[in-house]
Amino acid sequence: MSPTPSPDPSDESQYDRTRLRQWASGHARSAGVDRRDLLRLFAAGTAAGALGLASAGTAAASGNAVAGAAGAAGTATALPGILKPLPPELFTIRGTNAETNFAALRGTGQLTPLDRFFVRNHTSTPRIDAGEWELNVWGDALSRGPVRLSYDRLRSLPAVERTLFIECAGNGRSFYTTQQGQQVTGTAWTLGAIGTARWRGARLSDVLRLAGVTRDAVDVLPRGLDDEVVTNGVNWGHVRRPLPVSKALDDVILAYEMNGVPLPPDHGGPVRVVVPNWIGISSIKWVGDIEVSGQPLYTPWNTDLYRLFGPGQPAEGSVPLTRQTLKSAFELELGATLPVHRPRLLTGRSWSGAAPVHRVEVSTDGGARWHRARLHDVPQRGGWVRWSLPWTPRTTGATALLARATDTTGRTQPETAVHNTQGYLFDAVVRHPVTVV
Ligand SMILES: Nc1nc2c(c(=O)[nH]1)N[C@H]1C(S)=C(S)[C@@H](COP(=O)(O)O)O[C@H]1N2
Ligand SMILES: [Mo]
Repeated sequence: MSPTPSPDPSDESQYDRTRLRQWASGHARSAGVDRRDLLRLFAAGTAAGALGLASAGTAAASGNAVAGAAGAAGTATALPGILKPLPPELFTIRGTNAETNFAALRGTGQLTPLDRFFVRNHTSTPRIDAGEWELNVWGDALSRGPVRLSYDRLRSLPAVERTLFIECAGNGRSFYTTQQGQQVTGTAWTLGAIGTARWRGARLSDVLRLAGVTRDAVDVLPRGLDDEVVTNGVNWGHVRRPLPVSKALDDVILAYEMNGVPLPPDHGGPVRVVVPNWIGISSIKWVGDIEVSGQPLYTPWNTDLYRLFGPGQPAEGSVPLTRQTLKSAFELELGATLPVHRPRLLTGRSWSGAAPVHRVEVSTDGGARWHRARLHDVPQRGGWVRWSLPWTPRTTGATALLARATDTTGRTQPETAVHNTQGYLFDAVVRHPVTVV
């Protein structure tokens, strides 16, 4: 495969005007799209709008059973293709995705309960029977491949268990706009596109060794069994994103359990990839095959998507994104109303893809003064820490609560996140609006 610049295959992020222009004028190759159609679309208005990439309507077309029930509150038309219930107190529906309401984590433990773990689906959740599932490991950098593993075979390999968050690269994206006044494309998450779970599974490295991974291996490409991603007649194929072989052999898990139960369908059951500390797209759900290649591999998910584009970045974008950044969130609704003079325990969570978070400071006056929050978890890489700070509001009116994390590399959340057109890796301190009455 060669690099194939392509329009965004999902609503995770949209195609931008400049690159559509390049594409339409033949600078980049398209995968079966008539150039005239593109020029027509381009002429019709903004690229994203013309391509219909921003809409919430794509899920309905994918034809899987929908059990979204009451969850559609606040969204326009389609229910997402998610199987678990999505009650509005736990989730905010965004297109084919469900964002965890951070307020619903208050009082829960270190692990995100499965009934409130966010779901990010490019299409919709497939139902896959573990008894019929197989993993096909193939490619030109294997000496004993291809290898087919059944679910039972995978479960018979030595098991590992780790507590790890999975966080979408676009988590916090909406704050580029609401807080920094910048335009970005993609799902307008607040901070709830993250969850932490106890994952149990086999080591990807064991499976790769079983298949005789050679010294020539460069990239490892897991591919999902969910529907191919189609937007306006363009088929981007199955969700897939290459991992460098170094990461694949390091700490990646082929997970079949989440919080002590078989992996639920919405989170990739029967088996998903879990890539510690890396952006969520790396952790391919419903994995069906893994290509091990002696050549670098390219898909839309490591070329046009999940790189930084914008001022200060190369035209082809930054290198593909890997590690997650640093964030904090209050377990409180945005815009919550709090009674004056009533003591209250502010609670929240902080996390970093680089290192354990060991300090969290909170400001209740819009950032003038900072107080050290109490940590309720032992800081651990790959997980998050819960924290709290008692606060008694003394004056009425609108104010902002701020939380700022520092990890053990010494990195502290900045005041401003560096803009990129697709709104990835927001790391700035969020000004959480509240009204004291
Ligand atoms: N096969 C497949 N894997 C996938 C996706 C997908 O749509 N299909 N979405 C990715 C993205 S963008 C994220 S953020 C995580 C979300 O995992 P979750 O839905 O279990 O929270 O899964 C990733 N793996
Ligand atoms: Mo994501």
